[in-house]
Amino acid sequence: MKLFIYQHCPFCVKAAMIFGLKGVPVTQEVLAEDDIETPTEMVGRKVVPILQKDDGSFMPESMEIVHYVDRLDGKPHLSNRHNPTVGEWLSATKDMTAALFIPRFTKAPFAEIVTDSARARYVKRMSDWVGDPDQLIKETPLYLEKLQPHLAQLEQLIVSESAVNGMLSEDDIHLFPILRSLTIVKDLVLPPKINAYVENMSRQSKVELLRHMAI
Ligand SMILES: N[C@@H](CCC(=O)N[C@@H](CS)C(=O)NCC(=O)O)C(=O)O
Repeated sequence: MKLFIYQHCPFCVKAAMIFGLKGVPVTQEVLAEDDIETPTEMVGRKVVPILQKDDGSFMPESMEIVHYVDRLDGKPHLSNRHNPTVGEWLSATKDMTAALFIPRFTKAPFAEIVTDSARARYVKRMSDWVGDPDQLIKETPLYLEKLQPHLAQLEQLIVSESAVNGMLSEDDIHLFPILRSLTIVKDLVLPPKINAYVENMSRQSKVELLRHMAI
């Protein structure tokens, strides 16, 4: 199978995670941010992730890909454990986490924005969403301060470093990509329990963190 992704994209991380967690082989291909034609030909719109299955057909939607791959061998890895507080935490912190990692994404050496035209398109798309990246980077201390109490709350939610609810579940598929995105924020020191979870999930899912390009 082949997974079409952007390296920065949290939705793509969800899809990539399930392959790593299950040890299912997959080829990853990074599409360019300004390549509209390729994804549109595959699924009718510009979006990633897209999975090309073994039969050649295409599947968009990260969680559909997760469920498809998890159930392929009839032995799903993801349990039904669910803690609604994890989703509530993600909703409550959405704006402050995006304000921290999105401006840095616009400046990072991701393969999908390596050309001037791809980066310009991405910067425009992200600026329309979160505001001026340079201004947001200047405001880093403010967002870090806002995030602190939420990180303290998240530490209490993490049951085990190998799964937020003690056993792997969809909550991990939603939580890890956002924490992985935050590893691009140089000045963010994750509390020990969250850090251990992030490191462990990266190892388990074989999804690289972003510390090597932290800004
Ligand atoms: N519901 C989709 C959302 C995927 C999504 O929003 N992907 C973004 C990248 S992070 C995208 O493809 N954006 C393309 C664009 O707007 O140009 C999923 O879960 O897979």
